[in-house]
Amino acid sequence: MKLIIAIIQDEYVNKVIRTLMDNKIRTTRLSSTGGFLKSGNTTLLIGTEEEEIDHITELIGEQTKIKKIKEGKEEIIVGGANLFVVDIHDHIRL
Ligand code: 2BA
Repeated sequence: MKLIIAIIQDEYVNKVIRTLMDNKIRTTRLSSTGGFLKSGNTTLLIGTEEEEIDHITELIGEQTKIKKIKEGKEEIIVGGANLFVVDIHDHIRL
């Protein structure tokens, strides 16, 4: 089993969650803040099977976009979604 930790820019999060729900993919939504920009983003925890990872990545990718933004004099590229996939030993539901 895998856990996807998906950091989603707030402007996309409602569409992402709706799409995941429509595809019967369970998520937990946590409010989070980017350490660099110090602006709000949302972290989704998605417990899933390995075979579903590509499908979920695709669904999230369809609803998010990479953007260039001005930060002072610099231009930075902010991902609409940053995904980390980690191994999960077990999911126990009591
Ligand atoms: P933030 O930390 O607010 O970062 C927003 C954007 O600022 C980043 O976009 C990146 O383009 C830039 N940035 C971040 N740290 C930087 C640094 N030390 N020097 C120069 N530019 C920097 P993304 O990389 O797409 O990240 C979007 C959000 O995803 C991040 O918000 C953070 O909340 C999360 N994130 C990204 N990579 C992460 C990682 N390795 N570990 C934990 N969270 C991460």
